[in-house]
Amino acid sequence: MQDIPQTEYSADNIQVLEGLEAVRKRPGMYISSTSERGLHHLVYEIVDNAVDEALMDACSEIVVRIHPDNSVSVRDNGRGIPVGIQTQTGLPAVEVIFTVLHAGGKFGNGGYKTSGGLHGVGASVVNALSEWLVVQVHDGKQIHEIKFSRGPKTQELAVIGNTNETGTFVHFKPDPEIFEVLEYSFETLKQRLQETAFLTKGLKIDIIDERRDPNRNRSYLYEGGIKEFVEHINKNKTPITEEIFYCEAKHDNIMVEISMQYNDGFQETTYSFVNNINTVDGGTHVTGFRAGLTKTINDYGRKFNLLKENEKNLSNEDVREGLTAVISIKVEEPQFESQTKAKLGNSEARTAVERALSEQLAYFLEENPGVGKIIIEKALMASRAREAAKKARELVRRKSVLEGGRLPGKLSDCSEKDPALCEIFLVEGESAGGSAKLARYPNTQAILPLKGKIMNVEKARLDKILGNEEIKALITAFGTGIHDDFDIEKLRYHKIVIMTDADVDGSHIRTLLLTFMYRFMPDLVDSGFVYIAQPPLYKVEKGKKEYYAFNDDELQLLLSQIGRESIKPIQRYKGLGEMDADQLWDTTMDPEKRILLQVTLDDAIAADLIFTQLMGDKVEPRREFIQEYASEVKNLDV
Ligand code: 1YM
Repeated sequence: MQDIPQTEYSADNIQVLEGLEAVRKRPGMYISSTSERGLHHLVYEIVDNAVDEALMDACSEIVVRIHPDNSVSVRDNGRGIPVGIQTQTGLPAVEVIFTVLHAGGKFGNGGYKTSGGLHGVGASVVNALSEWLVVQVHDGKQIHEIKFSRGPKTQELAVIGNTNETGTFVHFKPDPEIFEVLEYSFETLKQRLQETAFLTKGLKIDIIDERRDPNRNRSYLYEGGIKEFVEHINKNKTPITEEIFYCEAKHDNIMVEISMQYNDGFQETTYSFVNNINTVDGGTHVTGFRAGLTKTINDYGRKFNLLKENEKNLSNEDVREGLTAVISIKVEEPQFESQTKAKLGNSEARTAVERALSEQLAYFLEENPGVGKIIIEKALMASRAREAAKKARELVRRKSVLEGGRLPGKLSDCSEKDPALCEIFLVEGESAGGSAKLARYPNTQAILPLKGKIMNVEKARLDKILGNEEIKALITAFGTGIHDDFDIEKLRYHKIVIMTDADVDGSHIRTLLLTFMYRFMPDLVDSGFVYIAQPPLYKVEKGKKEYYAFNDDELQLLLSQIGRESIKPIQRYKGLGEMDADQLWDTTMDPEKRILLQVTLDDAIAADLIFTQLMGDKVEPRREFIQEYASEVKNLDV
């Protein structure tokens, strides 16, 4: 073989390096951001390649390791990335995979990439954004190793030892020149890896965090796949049937897997995946699922006379109440309707899912008549409640028409009409509401005082919820409508600020408000319109000057800075009501000085679990949550 001096790049190579340079110039285009999210994407990209290998039935185990220096390694026991020379480029295939942008494809040999991270851009992007990256391939005889730094290779592919195993090992350190955050979150990674394990039945995924002594680790292996996923989602809920439905089918070259179970709640929780990508906005596969579900349940009800002749057919909504479902399909050429891969467009997916479900659910219901009966009864109840809710909603709607869309009496609105400039403070209690009204800047700041605890929407049906005064006030003040009528364009304020006391009651009210918004107006949270105010916990007075501290650490820091001599007794605020209007403005409401926390929900599945854990019926999971996190939680923010 000819020796190629490392410094001389061929024309092809220069193009390759320019490609990776483009990734370094605009990393956000490839991995969404250079913050925590992007940092974690790097791991998903590498893991996805290993998952692909598992989907070919060539790999059964993946080990992800967070090393003490926040570098990450991923190992699989697949066939190993090919190390032979690729004729097209004259370079080892493994080198091409890590240096050519979008070289994830299998060189046109008919295979296809099945899994895929949010962007599915592959190993070369990870390499471009890593300070260093090492690949080791075990081919059953030898261990081959190649090294890179920020794109270019720093060590040619070389044999470094012997082995009788096969597999791929990739170890990389995210580049501090690129990322603002370098510390990996064990929680985030383990969540995602667990989800991947649910979606790939029989695949064992281990995660080990070596930054802790002793190491933290988790191991996920689900022989039941998404059936166990449904069980997991329902673990804090109360299922109404013991059996969990599961089916697997292939139509039109689309692999379909569906699992579902009903619980005694009123929410629907359906998660859908295409090639392991969470399609948060659904798409054709979800449409097919819903059509198949409604039709099959109605047919079954008619056939066994559980739906009487004088009764109307159950609607889509009726059969979705209290449903937990996971739909996972594998398509060769997925077409997504948006850049973020949130919505599937392939029309053949609709028919494939509808057929799979109709055939197998009908069969399941006939096999399990007890389950069928329970489901129909539940849907009938939903149907009746929906009628009642419709009437309640019409009443609310009619009332607002009659009253000319009158705003709630206790809302002190702002005078500005451009929502982008307007803020609404949801304030706990009448007395704090009073101070806030005096303190506010009335042009752009509106105040809505809330009386005590608002209703826990996790435990009630829509008709009840719509009858609640505090909830009605929120809905009319926001201007958006609710649930199916929700229209974010009509939102009257682009900052919704939850302002509660820094105590247990305050955090309870905050959680109730967040639950309400998350369940009925999730777009508010998604669009980043929801914030949490941070009132101070301490006031320190020295001479004529007042200082505020937001937590104990800050108090200590402050005291060390200003000295402890001749200060008045430190005041610890028990509630917002103890602050006068000036203090409230200075510390919590003044846009120039205040601290607002924006509420984000990166992971809807985790959020859903936490909301049911904290707000649902079961006491035990709530206690477990509190015990697990009590030591870590200083500011209880969801
Ligand atoms: C820790 C990361 O990348 N595993 C991995 C990747 C590949 C293969 C096996 C593989 C695929 C194929 C044939 C094929 C990849 N190979 C390629 C390419 N783990 C990790 N394990 N032989 C091995 O799909 O035909 C890209 S990824 F293109 F070189 F074949």
